[in-house]
Amino acid sequence: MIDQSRIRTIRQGEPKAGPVIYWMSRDQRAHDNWALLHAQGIARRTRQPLAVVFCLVPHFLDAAIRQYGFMVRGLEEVESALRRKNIPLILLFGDPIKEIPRSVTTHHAGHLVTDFNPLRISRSWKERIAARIDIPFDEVDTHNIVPCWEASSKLEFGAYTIRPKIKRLLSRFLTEIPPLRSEKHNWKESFPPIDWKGARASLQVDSRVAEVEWIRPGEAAARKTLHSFISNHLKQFAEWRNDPTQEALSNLSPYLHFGQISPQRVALEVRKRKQPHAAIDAFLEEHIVRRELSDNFCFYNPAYDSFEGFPAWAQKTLNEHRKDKREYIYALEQFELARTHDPLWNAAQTQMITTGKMHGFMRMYWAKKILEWTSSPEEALAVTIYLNDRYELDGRDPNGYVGAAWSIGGVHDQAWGERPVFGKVRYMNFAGCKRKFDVDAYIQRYTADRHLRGDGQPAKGDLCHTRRSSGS
Ligand code: FAD
Ligand code: FO1
Repeated sequence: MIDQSRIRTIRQGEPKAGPVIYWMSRDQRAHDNWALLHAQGIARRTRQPLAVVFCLVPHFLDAAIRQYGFMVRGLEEVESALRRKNIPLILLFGDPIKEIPRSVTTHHAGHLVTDFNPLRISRSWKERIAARIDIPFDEVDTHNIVPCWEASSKLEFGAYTIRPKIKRLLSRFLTEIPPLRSEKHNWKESFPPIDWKGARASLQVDSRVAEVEWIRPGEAAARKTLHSFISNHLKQFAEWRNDPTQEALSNLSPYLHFGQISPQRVALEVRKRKQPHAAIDAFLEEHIVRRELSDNFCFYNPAYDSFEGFPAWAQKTLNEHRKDKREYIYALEQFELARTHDPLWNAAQTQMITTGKMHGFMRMYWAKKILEWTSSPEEALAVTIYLNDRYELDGRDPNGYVGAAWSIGGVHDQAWGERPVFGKVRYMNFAGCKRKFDVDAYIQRYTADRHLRGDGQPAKGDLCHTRRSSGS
């Protein structure tokens, strides 16, 4: 049974006889998907066929072939899984504002359902689609374990304010998820299988940011990665998660970003295991509290990716230090090519460019140094978001905008001792890293000269130096 508070009405309307369409966008999976289950529930109650539609947009926030390739290969698997349940996947191309209403009209749909996403672009799509259709349109939060609007009705200050709210609601929402059932209507026969080769060929995204081979996309690979993490790495998570030379992280973020695995499924599986409590608690703090706090920030703060979105104390202190002398100033190109004076920063940048996934601890150091080495916090934020969105597999995500805003603008953090450029925003330095982990080993693993050609692209055949995911 779906908790009705997961569902919000975007557009009310008289129920109309006609197929139910689930417009899949953020949560690209057939299993453990509350939005799909909600659409299936309506289809069954009204005895109407069910279809899933995905609209492939020509551009999405600096994404390149690296991310589109990962996404499209995952969608191919979604099509097969849905086919086994007698549900067609319809692939549309172009602007969702035109294509989704057109699809509603073509199929005489009676009800439209979609998944929740707090980002501006997705909210604008939905508003404009709602104005162009005349059927009921629902949005289902199948990305957060506790639906974003239920966890809190306002912008939270930090983990300490949202944690008790989420914890109070966990027993209600962290429940087993029913399986997707087979549809009786054989509507899928009306739709030919998707020409995925053609779909990939039609992509006009930047091909200079190459696809990576160490991580396999899709629901099956995501589940394998989760189980391998639980069996082999979870026990060390509490102790080693801040050491980028260790393999203690889950590597789930690309799958979570594209919705190829349900966050609720991840939490259920992790909780089932007999691991040290400290490890499970540490993981769920990141996976539930921090991740869902990011959606809260983007949902309730329209300026989530700009200086104006920082808390007042951070804006004030950064303004007071605007004119401070910077010891180094780099242009975007120097950052992009990993050509700073700091071998540790260059190694982190190289890890991101070559593998599409920088270690979580290094992301904080990396973004804070961009603040230190640019002329203004606005420029630092823009450079950070640009690089993050262009190269990370998991970029273009609320977690990314919050990670950048935490590092540069003190979001969800507190004021620290005052110092040049940063003001009271928390500072990080090379010496601090040296105390925490084997900096030289990390630098050696990602030495820029070994990995980047002159144009900043990875050298051929030298793409990956992280652990191969079990799914590969
Ligand atoms: P694990 O440590 O195994 O964590 C499991 C899951 O918990 C992650 O997949 C993620 O969903 C969640 N999580 C972990 N750490 C955080 C965190 N600090 N905030 C919110 N959720 C978290 N995360 C992204 O998903 N996309 C991004 O684009 C992104 N950009 C970042 C940029 C900066 C500057 C910073 C400081 C952080 C960024 N993060 C981003 C957050 C975090 O670094 C990554 O989620 C994490 O490193 C992903 O690797 P993992 O799945 O192996 O992590
Ligand atoms: N969502 C879509 O509905 N259609 C797309 O073509 C699409 C492309 C895309 C490319 C890269 C990427 O990182 C995300 C993309 N998304 C797309 C959206 C994505 O699934 C998420 O909804 C958001 O990024 C939220 O985190």
